[in-house]
Amino acid sequence: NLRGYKEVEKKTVVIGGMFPVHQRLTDTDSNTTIAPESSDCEGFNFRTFRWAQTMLFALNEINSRDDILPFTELGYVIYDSCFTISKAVEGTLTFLTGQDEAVPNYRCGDGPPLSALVGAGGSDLSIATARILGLYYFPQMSYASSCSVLESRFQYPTFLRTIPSDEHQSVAMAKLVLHFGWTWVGTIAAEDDYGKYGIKRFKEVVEEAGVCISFSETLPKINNPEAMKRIVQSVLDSTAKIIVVFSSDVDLSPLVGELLRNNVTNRTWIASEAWVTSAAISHHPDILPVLGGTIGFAVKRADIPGLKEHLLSVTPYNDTLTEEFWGIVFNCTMNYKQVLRGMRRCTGEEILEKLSNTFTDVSQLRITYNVYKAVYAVAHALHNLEDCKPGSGPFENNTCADITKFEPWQLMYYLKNLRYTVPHTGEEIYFNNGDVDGFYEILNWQGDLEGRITYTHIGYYNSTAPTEERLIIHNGSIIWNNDILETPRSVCSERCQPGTRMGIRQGEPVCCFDCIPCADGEISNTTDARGCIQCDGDYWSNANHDTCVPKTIEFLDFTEPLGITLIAIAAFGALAAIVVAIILLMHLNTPLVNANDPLLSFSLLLGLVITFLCSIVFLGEPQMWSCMTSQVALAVGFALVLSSLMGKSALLMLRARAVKAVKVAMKAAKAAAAASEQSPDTAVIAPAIPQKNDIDPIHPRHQRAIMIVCTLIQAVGCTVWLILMPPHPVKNTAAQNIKIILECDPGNIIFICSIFAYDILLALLTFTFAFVARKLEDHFNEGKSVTFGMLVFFIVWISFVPAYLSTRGKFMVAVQIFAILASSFGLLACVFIPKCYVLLIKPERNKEELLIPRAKSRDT
Ligand code: TCR
Repeated sequence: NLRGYKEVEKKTVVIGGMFPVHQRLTDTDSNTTIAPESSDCEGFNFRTFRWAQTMLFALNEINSRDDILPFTELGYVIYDSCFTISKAVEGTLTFLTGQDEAVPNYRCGDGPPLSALVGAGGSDLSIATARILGLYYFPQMSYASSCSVLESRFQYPTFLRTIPSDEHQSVAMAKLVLHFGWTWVGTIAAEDDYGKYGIKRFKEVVEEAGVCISFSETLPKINNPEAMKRIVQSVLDSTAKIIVVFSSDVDLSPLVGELLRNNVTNRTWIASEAWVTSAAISHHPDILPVLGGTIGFAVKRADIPGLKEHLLSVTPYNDTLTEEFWGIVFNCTMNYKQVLRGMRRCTGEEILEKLSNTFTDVSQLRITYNVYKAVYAVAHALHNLEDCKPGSGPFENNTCADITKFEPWQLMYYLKNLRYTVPHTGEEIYFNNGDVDGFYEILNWQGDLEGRITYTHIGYYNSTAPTEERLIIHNGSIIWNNDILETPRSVCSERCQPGTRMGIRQGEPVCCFDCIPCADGEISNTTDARGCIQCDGDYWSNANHDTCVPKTIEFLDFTEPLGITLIAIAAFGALAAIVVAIILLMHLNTPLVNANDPLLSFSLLLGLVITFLCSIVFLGEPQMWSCMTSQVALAVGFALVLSSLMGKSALLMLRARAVKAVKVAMKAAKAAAAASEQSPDTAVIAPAIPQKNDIDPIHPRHQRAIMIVCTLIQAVGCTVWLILMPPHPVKNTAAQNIKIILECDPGNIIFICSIFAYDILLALLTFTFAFVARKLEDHFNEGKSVTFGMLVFFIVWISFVPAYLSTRGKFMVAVQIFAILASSFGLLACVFIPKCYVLLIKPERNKEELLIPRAKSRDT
C-alpha cells in the first residue's frame, strides 16, 4: 500500500484509492498446514498503473493549488485490488480500520480523517466494496465501475462514479446494430457483472427490435484454453458477421490470441468501452486482419497537461509499485537477492522517455481522465465542506462539518450536491443520483501505413439528446474489415422481396426464415411481408405477385380473326339460304317445288337465315339486348326451322303410309286377279285401288298450321322468359383466375332448358316423321334428305355438349356458334342441295313423279 501523507502544519485529509494494478492473484498452495497468508498478485498492468499515478498527479496538482483546499493538504492511501474481489474487500477493510490486519468496525489512533475511496476498478470489485462502505455511509467515487446495477442508491447508498452507467452503453450498442440493419449477431460477455449485465441489457433492447442472437458465449475469468477454442468455434460456425463483446481487455486477451491463431477474419467486432482503446489488444502484431474495422464505444477523452511529465518522472525509488514497474520495463531488478541469482541490476538511471509503452502513452486518456475527475470531485467536495460558513451550514441547526474530524455522511452530502468544472478541459461535472450523463465517442479501428491500429472517431452517442439524435455516425469515415470494404451484412436470412412472404423455420430464431412465393391471386407488396394478401374480385396477381392487376376482360370480339371468320361463315350461310330461296322462287311452278308445300320451304329457309344471323349476335361484348336477342332468336329460329321440317315430314310420313296401303291393296288385287285367272269360276273381288286424293291425306293448310303453332308456342315461351327473367350480361370472375369473362347469364336455368328442350322435342318428332318416310321413293327423296339432315343436326348438337363443357371463356361462345352454324348448314345442305341439283343441273328429272307404280292391269 502506498502512503503519502506527511504531518505538516496544514490539516491533512486522506483520500483512499484502489486500482487493479496487478491482473490476478498468484496461485497459492491450498495447503492448510501453515497459516494462510494474503495472496500475492502478479501480472503488472501498465494501463492501470497509469491510473494510479494519475491519482497522485491530481493530488499533487490540488495540493499545489491555492484555490482548492487552501488550508488542507490531501494525503492518500492506494490499494491494489489485483482485479480480484477478495483483494478489494481486504483493501477496503484495511483502509477503514487503518490497520494492516483488517479489523472491521474499528479504527484506532487519530490519524488524519479519511475522506472517500476512489476505486475500485471493475464493477464486481466496486459492488463488493460499495456494500462494505455503504454500511458506514462512507463515500466511494468510482472511475471505471460502469455496471448498471450500481445505479441503485438503495443497495449502494454512497456509491458515485465519473463513468456513465452501462445502461447507456448497452442501448447505444443496440442502436448501432439497428442503425446498420444487422439482425443476426453473436455476443461474447466476460464472466463478471460488467459483461453479464451489459450484454443482458443489449440483448433486451435488440431483441425487442427484432434482432436475433446467433450465439452467446461467456469468457471465463480463469484462463481456460478449452473454453477459448469452443468460443472461436462458435464464432466460426455462426453465419453472424457481427460480434458484440462486452468484456475488459484483460479477460478478452486470451480469446484474441486464439482468434489470431485461427485467423478468424471477415467479422466485425463491436467493442465495449473496456477494450476499445486497449493497447493490450490493439497492439498485438497481425491484429489488423482479425480485429481491424472494429467499432467501439469509448468514454470522453481528454488531454491532461503535465500528466506526461509526471508519468515520466516516476523513479524506481518512490514505492514498491514503481520499483516493480521499473524492473519490468527495463528488465532488471532492484532486489539484491535476485541480482545474486544473476538478474541484471537496475541502475535507476534508465530513461523512461526512450521507451514508448502504455504507461507513458497519454493519447487515450479516458479512464485516466475519469480518475482525474474523481479525485477532483472529492477535493471539491472537501473544499466545500471546509468552506462552510458556520451558522449557514447544511446540517442540523445550520451547523458545518469540521474538516479535521468530519463524518463520512457529511462529506457524502457535499459530494451529492457537487457541481464543479474540471481543470484544463472545462467540463462541468455533477452527479445525478450518483451517476453522470451517458456520452460515448464511437471509434473505428483502422490500420495505418505500418499496419498498426489507429482509433478513428466516427461519431458519438449522447444519451441526453432527443431520441433520434442520440446516435450520430458518419458512415463515410468507417473502414470496414471485409473484402468489399462495405458495410457488412449480418442477417440469418435475406429479406423477403415483395411477392414472397416469410415462412418460419420450426425451432429457429425468428430472423431465420424462408421466403415463400405468394400463391396465384395473392400478393405481397412490402419486403419481409408476414403474409400474402388476396386480390379481390376483379383483380388478380401479376407475374411477380407484388401488385394486383385488373383481370383481363375476355369476350369474343368481332374484330379478332376468329370473330371475323365466324361472321363470314354465318353471312355465307344466310346468303346461301337466300340464294336457295330465290332458286325455289324461280322454279315455283315445277313439280319438285310443289311436291311438298313450298311455303314450308320458305319458312324453313327463313328460319335458317335467322339462325345464321343470330350467331353473329353471340359475338361482341355482351349487352342486355344482345343477350336477349341471341338466345331468343336462336330458340325461335330453330323452332321455325324444325316446325317447318316437321310440317313437311308429317306429310311425307302420312303419304308413305298411304303408299304402303296402296301397295298392299295392289298386291291384293294382283293376287285376286291371278286367282281369278286360275279359277275363273270363283269370283274374286279386287280391292279398290286408292286414288290420288286418298294418298294426299293432309292438306297444306294443316302443314302450315303445324308450322305456325309450333313456332308460336316457342315464341310465347320466349316472350314469357324475356319478361320474367331476361338473360343479362354478367362478369364471370370465378371461372378463370386471370380473366373476367363477359358472358350472358340465362336469367333462369329452367327457362332456357325448357326452351331448348322444346326445340329438341320438335327435332325428335321431325326426325321420327322423316324416318318413317325415309323409304318413300318417288317424292324426290325428301324423306331421306330430311332424315339425313336431322341426323347431322343431332350429331352436331350431341358432340357440342362435351366440346362446350371442356372449353373456357370466349371459346365457349365460338363452340356455340360453330354448333349453330354447323347444324344449320347441315340442314340447309341436306334438305336443299338435292333439290337444287335437280332444279339447276338435272331439270329433266323435274317432272311429276308417279307416287305409285302404275298398276299393270291386264287390259293395258
Ligand atoms: N467498466 C468495467 C471495467 C472497466 C475496465 C476498463 C477495466 C471499464 N473500462 C478499462 C480495464 C480497462 C469499464 C466494469 O467492470 O465496470
